[in-house]
Amino acid sequence: MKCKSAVIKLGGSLITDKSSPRTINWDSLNDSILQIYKYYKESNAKIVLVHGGGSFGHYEVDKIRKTRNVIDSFSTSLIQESMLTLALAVLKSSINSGIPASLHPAHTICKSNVKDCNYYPIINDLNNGLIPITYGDAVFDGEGKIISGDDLSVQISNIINSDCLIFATDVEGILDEKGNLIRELRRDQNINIINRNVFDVTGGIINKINKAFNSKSNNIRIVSGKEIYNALNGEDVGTKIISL
Ligand code: IP8
Repeated sequence: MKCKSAVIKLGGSLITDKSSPRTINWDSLNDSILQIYKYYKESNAKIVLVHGGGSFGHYEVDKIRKTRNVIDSFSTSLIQESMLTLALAVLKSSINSGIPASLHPAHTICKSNVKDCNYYPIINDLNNGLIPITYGDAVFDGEGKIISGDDLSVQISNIINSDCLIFATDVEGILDEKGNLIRELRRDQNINIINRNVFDVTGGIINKINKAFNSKSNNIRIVSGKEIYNALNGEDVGTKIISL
């Protein structure tokens, strides 16, 4: 079924070059955004966009954790600055393609975790026809805490009751140990998967799968960035996460 409402998470590995600090993968970012614009124009679906940290947030946190155990207020500020820089690129790409985007940095709406955020500004923009963008971020609550974009995506999908939750990544979906695509994944399934971890401070693919199981969306998928339009259009692409 075509998505009438969707939360789309653009993974940091898709929109940045994870091997190079603070580097945007403009080709991949623009291509992802163009697919979202195309679908939005055709369908008028309600869409919330969330993005990850990639070589911005994850690199910054990794660097800080090498020298200290807790993230202090100044370090929080550094992480926020790096994520805002990436968010502005996502916003620019969206606006250039014609998307009426609005930016909601998580540190301006969240206190300490995704259950403690004021999602009203996002919902309000969504109901008024905009495409709100939020992203994984750092908040300061006595100490610096990382808010993951995956958690935000699941939480928002449940709050707005989106029928689709799409995690777009730089691989075609979840791959088994032989590198073959797993088409469907259930909570009780025992599988060995490939886990790549290039400075991912929020836990990599296994964590992503476990988080995705908490969404109540009917159509939860982990797909290649090249398949965002097809996933929104209801095609059976990538890995379908069966959370029931
Ligand atoms: O890439 C993490 O967001 P994620 C954001 O969605 C930071 O896990 C600041 C590392």
